[in-house]
Amino acid sequence: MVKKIEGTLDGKGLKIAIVQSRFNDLITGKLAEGALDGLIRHGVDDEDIHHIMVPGSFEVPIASKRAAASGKYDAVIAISAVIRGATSHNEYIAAEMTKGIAQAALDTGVPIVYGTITSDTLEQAVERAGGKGSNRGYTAAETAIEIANVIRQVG
Ligand code: INI
Repeated sequence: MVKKIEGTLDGKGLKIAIVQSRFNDLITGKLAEGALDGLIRHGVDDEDIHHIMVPGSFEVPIASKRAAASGKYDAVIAISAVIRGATSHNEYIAAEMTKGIAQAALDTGVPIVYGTITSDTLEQAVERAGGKGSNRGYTAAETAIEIANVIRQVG
């Protein structure tokens, strides 16, 4: 008989860190609100959520890695927004941040969920930081709960 392992969306008992970049805080603030809403609605106790602020996307991987390595959290949600500017600066930032959080998750074995928006315009970013269904922070919270519950079972 095949043993199927799946994560539920029950957040009870999970400890979660949100790492939020202040850069583009019009967007990242909405994403963090969405993430908090998603965690609470799925049963995570607010005492079990730590909300860590960092200056920009480039600083998200180091803070996420430290949080993950601390052993205090079942998952980390990395929240940032990289919006295209006049130069290719944004591409370097987005690439390093993306590689950095993926590496941090693999190094620590703790899931770090990608609650990040990369967009060409502010309007596109606003669209993805909107209400429940279209808020990337909210969906990142659901992903964090699901993958944390999978990892708990896989060991
Ligand atoms: N940080 C962001 O979070 N988003 C951006 O779009 C961005 N751009 O394009 O400049 C950005 N820059 C700041 C960067 O993340 C660092 O905080 C800074 O370079 C200091 O290390």
